[in-house]
Amino acid sequence: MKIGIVLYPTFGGSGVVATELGIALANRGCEVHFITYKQPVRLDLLTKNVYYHEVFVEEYPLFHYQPYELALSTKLVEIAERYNLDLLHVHYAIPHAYAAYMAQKMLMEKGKFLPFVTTLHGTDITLVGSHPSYKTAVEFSINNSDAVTAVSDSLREDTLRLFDIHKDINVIYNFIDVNKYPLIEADECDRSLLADENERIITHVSNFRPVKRVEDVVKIFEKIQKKIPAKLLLVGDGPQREKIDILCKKMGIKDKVIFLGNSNEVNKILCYSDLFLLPSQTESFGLAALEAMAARTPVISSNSGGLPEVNLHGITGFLSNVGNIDEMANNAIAILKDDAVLEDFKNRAKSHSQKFTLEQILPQYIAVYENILKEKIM
Ligand code: GMT
Repeated sequence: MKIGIVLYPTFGGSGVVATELGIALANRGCEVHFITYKQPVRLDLLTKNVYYHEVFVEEYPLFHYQPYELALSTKLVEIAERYNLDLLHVHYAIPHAYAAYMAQKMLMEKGKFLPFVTTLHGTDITLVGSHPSYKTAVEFSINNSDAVTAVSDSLREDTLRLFDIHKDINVIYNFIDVNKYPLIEADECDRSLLADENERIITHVSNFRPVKRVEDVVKIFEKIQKKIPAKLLLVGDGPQREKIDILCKKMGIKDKVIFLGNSNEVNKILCYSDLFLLPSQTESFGLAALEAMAARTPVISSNSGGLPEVNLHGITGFLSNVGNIDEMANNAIAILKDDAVLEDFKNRAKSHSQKFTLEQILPQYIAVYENILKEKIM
């Protein structure tokens, strides 16, 4: 099968899922063409069966906004023809599903039918997609996709509530590649690099956007460290990082907070962690929480969106209403204060993460592809 994958190439979860899915398909013999504006961060170009095609947007002084979707759909047509693609899989509806639809129409004029699958990831529906500036076009491109998937039941429900959808939406959960999370013995993980021997290590990974509520992360940590010696690792970068730095200074905890910036080694960082914090305003799935659990790290999160489908209350961590900092801090302390309790949460987090492995999820995507290709022939 020859598949074009359209994605955001950044550290965000949708790009990570799209990249890892593409690599897994390539490892199983598919020819995979990644099409986006920059090399995806988790993509190693020296992978067999993998191609990367950069979308270049010609700048012109008349344009206040550069017409990315136009350049993308042009590139999709070019690659589909040159490599005789069988289908496109676009991750994140805006503007990828719209560009895929346009490419499909242009190719049809040339006598080629190129079906496309749209995977909805979250903010393309909840925060951004349903905004009046985009809603009509997003709804149109979802309804005109040949197949639609969403990364959680919650996101499927949100899509049906916010848009007028007359297309089946197939829920296919996000996944982890278990090979990236081998069981690391405590003595192999040199925690002394980051914390004193008696300190717990608490981690948060995100794009530092307001939706992630990183201020809550700092406030929860401030309460925890009053009761339990601890360090906070902040991984990622984004518009709120500066503000968070200032907040840490103001709260007098700067020396206990380590900013690690964007990293390609989140799996290794998580091996040092005792607890993961994800108090997001909204989260369609929470891939970062799943990655933490795969690295034996329990999760304290909000109960918004798809998080209850990933983090099990009282089993792999705890869920609280958005903004309930006191409850999140108390639950964190309950997990961290006792070695045996912490060990139980770690084991259960790891065990639950095994329900979301690549081996279980990949066949579900392949079935979607086979289905639309079958319809194409009929
Ligand atoms: O966070 C975003 O703005 C976009 C997106 C991304 O690229 O990271 O995140 C969404 O997709 C992830 C992968 O499916 C999910 O794990 C995240 O929960 C989801 N983010 C939100 O819903 C806020």
